[in-house]
Amino acid sequence: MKALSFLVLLLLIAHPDRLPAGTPEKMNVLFIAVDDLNHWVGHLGRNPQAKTPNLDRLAAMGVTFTRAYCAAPVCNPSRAALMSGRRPGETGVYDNGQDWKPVIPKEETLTTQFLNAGYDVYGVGKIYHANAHRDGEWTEYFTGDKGDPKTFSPGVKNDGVGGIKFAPLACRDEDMQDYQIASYGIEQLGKPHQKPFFLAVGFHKPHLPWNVPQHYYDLFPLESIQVPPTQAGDLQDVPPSGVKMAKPEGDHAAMLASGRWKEAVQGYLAAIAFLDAQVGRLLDAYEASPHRERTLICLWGDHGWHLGEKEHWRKFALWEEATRMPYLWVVPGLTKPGTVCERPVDLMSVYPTLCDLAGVPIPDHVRGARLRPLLADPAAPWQIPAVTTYHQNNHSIRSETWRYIHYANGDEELYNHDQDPYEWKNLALDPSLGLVKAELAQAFPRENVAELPRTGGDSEGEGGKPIRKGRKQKPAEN
Ligand SMILES: [Ca+2]
Repeated sequence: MKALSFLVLLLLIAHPDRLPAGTPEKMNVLFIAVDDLNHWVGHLGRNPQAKTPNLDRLAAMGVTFTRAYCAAPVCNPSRAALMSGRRPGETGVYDNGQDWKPVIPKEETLTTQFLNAGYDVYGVGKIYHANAHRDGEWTEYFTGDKGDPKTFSPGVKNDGVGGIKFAPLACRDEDMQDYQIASYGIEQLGKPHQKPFFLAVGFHKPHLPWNVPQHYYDLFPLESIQVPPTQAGDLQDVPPSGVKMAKPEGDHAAMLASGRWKEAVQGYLAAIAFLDAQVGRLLDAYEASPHRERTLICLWGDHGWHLGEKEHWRKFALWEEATRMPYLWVVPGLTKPGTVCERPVDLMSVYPTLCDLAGVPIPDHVRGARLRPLLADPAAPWQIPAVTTYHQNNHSIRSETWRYIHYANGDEELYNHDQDPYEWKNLALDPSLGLVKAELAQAFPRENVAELPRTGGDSEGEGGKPIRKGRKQKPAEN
């Protein structure tokens, strides 16, 4: 018996991933973050112009959530919430420029849980806003070797409209930072691993600037471009707090004055197509990987994006365009190919679901929904709506039918998505819908702490600390 134990021990030392029969093997995780990707992907059908064959391929491999929403419609708070398991109202991280590090201890983050559970945790690209990862929470972190090229294609006159930057580049895919980021992931998927791994790959596109190689622009001839559906006077029934978020006198007025709305739509579609190609390279590596059978995939966008809907551009609002994004899962042994789940979910589900599926303990502070029942059966009963917060005490609740927005000053919006998918008719003042609102209001977060001070970064997402180029982090202590 002793000899047998010794043999097992020797085997484990030589091949630590070969466990004795009966020992459950830990699932590896391929965690893919995409920056500023809204619901303009082929399989979600929101914009038929989108060309995303690889995101659609990934959706066909497992489960796509068609009603998936961010915890906050801004890079920094969305990512801080997802990675910590704490909503903006618990931490005070409501916007860019608010430093999450002092209020989210290292012990609480998602990657720390996986490190503590014996995983190697690799990161590349943008996981936290402004690449603000911390030593000790990753086995290795690679931010990419260099930024994107800046040389525009011949004939490009300028780089966009105000802060909305778009122009084709005279360069190869290989010259782009996201290409290198995918390459790091491809390398990790192909090599042997002594321990179970958590591989976080964070893509920058389709974040601004929408500068991607010319051939992606060529996929979307300008004469074929349609701007998104809008309704004249859409903001007339939106209360002041909502109009303030829309800022119609800002980007939208500038875009109308420039006459370049279609070009901007073309630029975003091109940036999405470029991103999709990088996801495709990673998926090819996944399919060829020796680890595939025990590697799950979770892909999420950090929030949505408006391109003129509600006279608004960018994120920074609580409507459908700003809050909805692709959310895809492939879990060997659990999900079935081609599954569509229409239950409302939000990105607070990422942390507890990953821990649950990998057999990693879920810390007490993490209260998001575990998606295992929906991953197994997309029609499973589900009573939990999706919740999005933008700045203190402004919340949006999304059920299968309704969006209910309640602003800090009491302003309200209510939309019926069965009849009004673009949220053109605000029903909040309809007395017959009081009970609907009351029921939805039960999901508003109870904790709404004060905003942290703004200590750095800009409002758009390129701010904060400079990227630490080509830096590989020292191995974590464990
Ligand atoms: Ca973002």
